[in-house]
Amino acid sequence: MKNILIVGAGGQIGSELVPYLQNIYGKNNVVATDINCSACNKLAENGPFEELDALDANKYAEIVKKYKIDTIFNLVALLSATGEKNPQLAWKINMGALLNSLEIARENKCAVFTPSSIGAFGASSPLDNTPQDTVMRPSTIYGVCKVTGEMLSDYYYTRFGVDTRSVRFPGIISNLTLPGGGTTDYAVEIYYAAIKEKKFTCPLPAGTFLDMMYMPDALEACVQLMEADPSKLKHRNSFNITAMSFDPAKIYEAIKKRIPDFTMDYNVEPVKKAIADSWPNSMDDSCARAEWGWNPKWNLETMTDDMLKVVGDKFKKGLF
Ligand code: AKB
Repeated sequence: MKNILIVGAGGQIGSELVPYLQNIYGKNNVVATDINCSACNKLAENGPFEELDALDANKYAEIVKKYKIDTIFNLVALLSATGEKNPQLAWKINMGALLNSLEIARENKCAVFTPSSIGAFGASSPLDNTPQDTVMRPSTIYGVCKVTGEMLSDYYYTRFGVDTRSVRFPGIISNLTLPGGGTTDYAVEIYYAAIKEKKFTCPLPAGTFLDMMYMPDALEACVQLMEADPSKLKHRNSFNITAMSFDPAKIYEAIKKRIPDFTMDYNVEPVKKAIADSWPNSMDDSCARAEWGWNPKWNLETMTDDMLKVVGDKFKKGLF
């Protein structure tokens, strides 16, 4: 990777991936783009930035040419819970951004990273130790887009030789930009609530296990996979990766150990519960480990120490 474009840079992953890549590849070699987002000003202060609606193929192609881009990170997506509120829009945005990314990559000989998700699986997949290659019949529009996206990306690789690569991200926990509209968002919100109010109302019931990952591991995965020796990759779109699996009761316990007066109750949101019930409890990520050295460093305990410290400092500074 030399000249990198991040599309959808203002979101939860992009806002941290941009500075992470700038540190490795140089500030001027990472171009951030987003559509009119609250994070745009900050992104524009720190390096090249272009306002871009990923559905505008002409402007997208112009930016790729202008900066001689060789690698695209396509991070544009409506997440699972938001997608269910407007499935037609979710399809239009998620698939439109992907198709433009793939076509522009084909024309300009770029590599493409597009995250897939645990949401690509469905209730008929084996939900414990979910294999890399198995039945994938998701019940959400988000999952339908992810499975279609994985297949389309593999098609662009085999049919046109576009260097497409992807991981199936679990819920990502981070402390810079809040996620929005996901089923796993509670695992971020709980830390903010623990610091600010010392109480949290959980939208998923106890016993709902889901794969999760701390942002530093997610960022490392993006670079490791995109820099991996292509001759070692038996899979491309997309690799199971996970760092931990917990349910609301376990993350609550981890926080309560550190904040003894923290309390949690439940107000289960049926749409989120149905989505979470159809997703893996824990995935088998042995193919990622074998093919490109995936090896996460953070677990629930170390992540909780770090989240409470960073979110606590933000609170003291009056940032939320
Ligand atoms: C969501 O909950 O929709 C996302 C995901 C797991 O892909 N965080």
